[in-house]
Amino acid sequence: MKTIYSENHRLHHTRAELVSGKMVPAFEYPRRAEIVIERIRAVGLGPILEPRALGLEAAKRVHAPRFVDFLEGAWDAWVARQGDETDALAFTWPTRSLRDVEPKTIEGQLGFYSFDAGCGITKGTFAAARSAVEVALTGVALLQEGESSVFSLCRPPGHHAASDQMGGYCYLNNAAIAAQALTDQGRRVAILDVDYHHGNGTQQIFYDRADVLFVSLHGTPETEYPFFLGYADETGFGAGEGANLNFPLPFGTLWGAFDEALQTGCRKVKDWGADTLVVSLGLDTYEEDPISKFKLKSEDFLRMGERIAALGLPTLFVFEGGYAVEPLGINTANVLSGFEGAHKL
Ligand code: SP5
Ligand code: ZN
Repeated sequence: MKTIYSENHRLHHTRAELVSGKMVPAFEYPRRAEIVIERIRAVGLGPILEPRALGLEAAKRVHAPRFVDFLEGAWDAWVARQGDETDALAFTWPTRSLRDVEPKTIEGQLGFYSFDAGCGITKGTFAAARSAVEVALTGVALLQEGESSVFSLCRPPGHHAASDQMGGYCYLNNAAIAAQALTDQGRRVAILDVDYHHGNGTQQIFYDRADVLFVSLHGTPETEYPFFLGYADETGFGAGEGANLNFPLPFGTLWGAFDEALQTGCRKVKDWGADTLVVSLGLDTYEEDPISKFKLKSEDFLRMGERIAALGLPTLFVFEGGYAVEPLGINTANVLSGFEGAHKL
């Protein structure tokens, strides 16, 4: 399997995020992607390629153009206003009972275009996010050129980013942008999101559409981030009714229960008639993840890859979360190796 990777992700390194009432060092940082690419190399998964310069036109098919433009200009506007280089971070959000009108200055816009405090903006954030989109879109191009599977090692991750809101370490929704690009080429795409957290951004983007199926397994929003989306009764809206399927699972979930939901999700992908699969590949379901509460073991990720392979579909893996950094390379490569061992097109 080919891997797409760019060192540009290093341009994005936020200092801190808000946890338990304190600003703590960010859980999402450059070493995550580096340890994964090192393991991909060590196991000889396949060639590692640079992304192509594909630009952001495709991103504006799922994101509001003014949101993408805001991301592009946010750092300069922040520095001009602040006069120093602390991370740009919102402190007010247009939540229930407040107005939903775009403010004219950067400190209000940061809140208008985000839903949490897990998405600071640094000098290199936009360049890294744009590069991650190109990593995903290069994967799309390779599928179009006949590859049966590709791993897009995107960083920053994307699945929490909605059409006009960043959040949860995500700025541009790499998997959704890839799924849209594949759809634009006439494919019938299903997105399978196995990250520990609900892919609220991806769900929102496709919620009223019949042409892309979204299936997500995640910690139940009753007790887990992002709290305000990801329930089982969210099945799609209007034309999209029936094209959204959530599996909220309790704290402590082991491979057995996860696998049962995964198999049900895969059956849905098959019954729906997908001809192409995009996997939002988060590894934060791992038992030692510092911010998550499932109990998957490293060898379970091999089984996960095999299950996904059993669908027999052209598959684009898009990297998302996973914060137990030392074993992150092993766990990621296990999914991809398990897939390769069982994948027959
Ligand atoms: C892409 C992705 O996986 N984003 C996850 C964003 C999660 N943000 C919320 C983190 C909550 C951390 N709670 C920590 C408890 C530590 N003891
Ligand atoms: Zn996650």
